[in-house]
Amino acid sequence: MTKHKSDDHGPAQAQITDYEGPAGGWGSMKGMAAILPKEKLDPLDMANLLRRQNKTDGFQCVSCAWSKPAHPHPVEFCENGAKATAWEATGYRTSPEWLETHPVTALRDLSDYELEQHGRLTHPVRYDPATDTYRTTTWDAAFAEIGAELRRIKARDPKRAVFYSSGRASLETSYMYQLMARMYGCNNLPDSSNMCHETTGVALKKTIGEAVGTTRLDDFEHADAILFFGQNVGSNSPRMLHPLRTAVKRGCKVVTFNPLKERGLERFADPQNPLDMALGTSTPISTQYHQVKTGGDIAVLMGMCKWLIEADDAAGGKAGGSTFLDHDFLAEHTTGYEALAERARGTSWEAIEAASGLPRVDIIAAARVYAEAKAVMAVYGMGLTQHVRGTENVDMLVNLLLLRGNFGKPGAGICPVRGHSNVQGQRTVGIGHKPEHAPLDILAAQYGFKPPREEGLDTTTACEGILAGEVDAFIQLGGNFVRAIPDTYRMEAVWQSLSLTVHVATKLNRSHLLPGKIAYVLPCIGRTERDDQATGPQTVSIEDSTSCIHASIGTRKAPDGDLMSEPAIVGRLAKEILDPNPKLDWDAWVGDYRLIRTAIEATFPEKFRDYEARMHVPGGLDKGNAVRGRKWLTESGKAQIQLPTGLDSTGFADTPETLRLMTLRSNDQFNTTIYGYDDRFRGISGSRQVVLMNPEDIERLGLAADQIVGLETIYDDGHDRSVLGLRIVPYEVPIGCIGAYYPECNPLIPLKHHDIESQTLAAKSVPVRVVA
Ligand SMILES: Nc1nc2c(c(=O)[nH]1)N[C@H]1C(S)=C(S)[C@@H](COP(=O)(O)OP(=O)(O)OC[C@H]3O[C@@H](n4cnc5c(=O)[nH]c(N)nc54)[C@H](O)[C@@H]3O)O[C@H]1N2
Ligand SMILES: Nc1nc2c(c(=O)[nH]1)N[C@H]1C(S)=C(S)[C@@H](COP(=O)(O)OP(=O)(O)OC[C@H]3O[C@@H](n4cnc5c(=O)[nH]c(N)nc54)[C@H](O)[C@@H]3O)O[C@H]1N2
Ligand SMILES: [Mo]
Repeated sequence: MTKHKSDDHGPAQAQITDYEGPAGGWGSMKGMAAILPKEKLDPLDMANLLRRQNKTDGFQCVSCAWSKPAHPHPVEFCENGAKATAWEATGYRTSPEWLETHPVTALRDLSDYELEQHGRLTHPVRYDPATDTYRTTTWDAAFAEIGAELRRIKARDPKRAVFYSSGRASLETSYMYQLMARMYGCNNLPDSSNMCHETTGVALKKTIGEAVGTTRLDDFEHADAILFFGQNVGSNSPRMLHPLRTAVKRGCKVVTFNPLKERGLERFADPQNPLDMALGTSTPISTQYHQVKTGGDIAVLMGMCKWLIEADDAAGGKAGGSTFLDHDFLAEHTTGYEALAERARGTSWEAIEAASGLPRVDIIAAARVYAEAKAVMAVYGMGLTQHVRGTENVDMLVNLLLLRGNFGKPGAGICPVRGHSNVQGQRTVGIGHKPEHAPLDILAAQYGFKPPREEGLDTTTACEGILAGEVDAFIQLGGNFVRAIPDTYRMEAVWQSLSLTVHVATKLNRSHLLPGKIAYVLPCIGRTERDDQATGPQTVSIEDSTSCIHASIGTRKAPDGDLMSEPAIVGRLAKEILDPNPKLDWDAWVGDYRLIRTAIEATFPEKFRDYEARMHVPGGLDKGNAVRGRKWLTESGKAQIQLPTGLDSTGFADTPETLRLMTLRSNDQFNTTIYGYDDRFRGISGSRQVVLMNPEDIERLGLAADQIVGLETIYDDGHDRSVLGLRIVPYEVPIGCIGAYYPECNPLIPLKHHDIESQTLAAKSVPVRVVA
C-alpha cells in the first residue's frame, strides 16, 4: 500500500460499527448535507444546480448511467449523484501557483482523496522536467507540441499511439474522438468499458445479438420477479431503488445473489416519501438473499436451470405439457437447448453446492420464484463481469432467461447496470478497439478516407504494448487510467518511458503524476457547466443504461481560468494531427454541436433518427433493440444458448491458503475518485485500508480481528505482488472469500488475470494469501 505522508486515514483509523439504517432515508440526507461545507459551496447555488439534475431541460448526472425517467421526481437525484455534482462544482482550485510550487515527486505522496480535493484544474499545464513541476502554458503552445509529436509518431507507425476514453464524455465528443483516431490511422480506442461491461458486450452479442441491455424503465412496472446478481444498487445506481421499491410494493419478488449483504438490496427508505421519513419506515427489497461464493454464479445458474429442466422432464417435457419451460419459445427462437439440458441433468447437486457455496434448497427456492413468474428481469453488475469466466456468467444468465422466454415481452429481459454516465453511448458512436465497433464502410464514404481494419488495443493489450515498448503516446480523454488498471506497480514503473502523455481532465489524479517525456494536463469544462461556442451556448447528449439518449445542457459558470470544452479540445487536436479534409470541417462542428449530431445521424441513421428533436423528449430517444421484438442478430438468426466450460468462474484452483479477493467500491467514492472515508452501509469509516474476512477464516488462518496484515497474490508468472497495511475486519462474507477496496488493491491483480473472452479485468476473484 502506498504510504501517504499527509494521510491520516491509515488502518489504525478504521472504525467499525453496525449500520442499522436502510439505504436512502435520513442517512442519505445527512450524507448530502455534509457535502456543501466540504466543497466550499453556496447552498442556494447548489440547490439551483441540483434542481436541474436529470431533467429534460437540465443536465444529465455525471455519476452513474442509470435510466432517466420521463416523469422525474422534483428532485431526481441521489446522495451519490449529489456528491458527483458537488465534486464538479467545488469551490476549490488546483491553481497554477500551487502546481508550480509542488514537485510531482512530492505530489505522489498525497492520497487519491487529497489530490482531487485540491479542486478543479484551471489552466493547461506542461510538465517541466528541470523543476519536476507542471507549469502553465498556452493552448496554442500545447496543441503545437502535442500535434508535432503525434505527427512524428504517425510517420513511424500510427499504431504506436493510444486514445483512451473514460465513459463520461458526451456522444458528440466521443464521435469526434473515434473519428480522429481512425483518421489518424489506428483502432487503438480502449475505453473504461474494457474494465467494466466489455464482458456484457461480448456475451450478449454472441447469445442474443445485441451487445447491450434489453430492458427499459417501464419493465419494472411489469416484472413479476427480478433476479439481482453482483450489483450494489444502494451505492452505485441508487436512483434504481425507486422503481425497485415500487415494484416490490406491488408484489414483485426480488431474489439477490451477492457474497455481501448490501444494504440497498436489503431495505430502502425513500427520501422523497414523507411517510418513510417521518415514521422511519423502509421497504424490504429482497425477498430472498443468497450469499453466493465469489465466482460461484455459474453454479447457481446451472442449479436453477437443472431444477427447471428436471421438473419439466417430470411433467412431460414438451410443448403444452409443462409450465416449467417455454418449449414453444425454445423451439422457435433458440439454438442449443438440448445440449444445455443434457449438461444440467448430468451436473450433480453436490458439485453445484460446492462451487456456489449455497445449499441446494436455496437454489431451488430461487428457481421456484423464477418458475412462478410470468415475466422476469435479470439485473447484474461487476459481480458477474469481472471474473476469468465472466462471459460465461453472463451467458448462463441469458440461458436461464431463455428457458422461459423472458425476452421480448413486458417486464422481462436482461439489465446490465452500466457504470459511467455515457459509457454505453461512447460505444454506440464508435469508440471501441474492434473494427466492428464502428460502421467503417459508412465512415469511409462519409469522410472519404480509408479506416484502419485491424483490431486495435484495448486496455489490457495497451498495457502489454506499453510494457513491451510498443506504444509511444497515450492520450486520455478523462479517467485515471494508471490507477484504474490492474498491476499498478508494474505499470507505474514503465509509464514514464512513454514519449507523450496527454490528459484531458477536470481534476488532478495519480495518472497525471507519471508524466511521459512530453506531458500535458489539459483542463476541460464539465457537463454541468455552460459551454459557449461561436453560435452560442451548446447542448450535448448522453445515452443511459437503458439505451435512451438525452440532451444535457450545462448552465453553471465554468471555473475562472483558461478552460476549453471537450469537443473543442478534440476538434483542435484533430486539426493539428490530420491533413485538411474537404468533407469535414472541425471548426464548424466545434462552433455548433448540432452539426456533429447531424453527422452522427448520417452515420447511424436508424439509431439516431430525428436525433436533434427526440433527444429533448421526456424519457429521451430510445435507440431501439431488436431483441425487444424477438429478432436475433446472431450468426444463426436465433438466440444461441451457450455451454459453460465448468461451474466456477474464478479461473483458478483453490488451495487451503487461497482466498478469493473481490475488490469493492465504497459508498463514498466514484471509481478512483474518493469522496471520503465513510462506507456507511457497510459500517466502515475512517480508513479504506481494511480487509473484510469471515470469522471462521480468521480463526482457521491463525489471525485475529484488527490485526494489520498484507495480501500477496498467488500467481505463477514471475512477478511478486503484495499490498501491505490492511486491517482485518470480521465480516459476514462467505468462507474463503474476502473483500478490500479498489483502487488500493489493484497492485494485486495480474494484468493477465482477466475474462478469457472479453479481457475485462477479473477484479472480483483474485487469488491471494494473507501475510502477517
Ligand atoms: N457512487 C458510485 N456510483 C458508481 C460507481 C462508483 O464508484 N460510485 N462506479 C460506476 C461504475 S464505472 C460502475 S462499472 C458501476 C459498478 O457498480 P457495481 O456493478 O455495483 O460494482 P461494484 O461496486 O464493483 O460491486 C459489485 C457487487 O458485486 C458483488 N460481488 C462480488 N463478487 C461477486 C460474485 O462473484 N458474484 C456475485 N453475485 N456478486 C459478487 C459485490 O459484493 C458488490 O456488491 O457503478 C457505477 N456507479
Ligand atoms: N480493482 C478494480 N479495478 C477496477 C474496477 C473494480 O471494480 N476493481 N472497476 C473498473 C471500472 S468498472 C472502471 S469504469 C474503471 C474506471 O476507470 P476510469 O474511468 O479511468 O477512472 P475514473 O476514476 O472514473 O476517472 C476519474 C477522473 O476523471 C476525470 N474527470 C472527471 N470528470 C471529467 C470530465 O467531465 N471530463 C474529463 N475529461 N475528465 C473528467 C477526473 O480528472 C478524475 O480524476 O476502473 C476499473 N478498475
Ligand atoms: Mo465501470
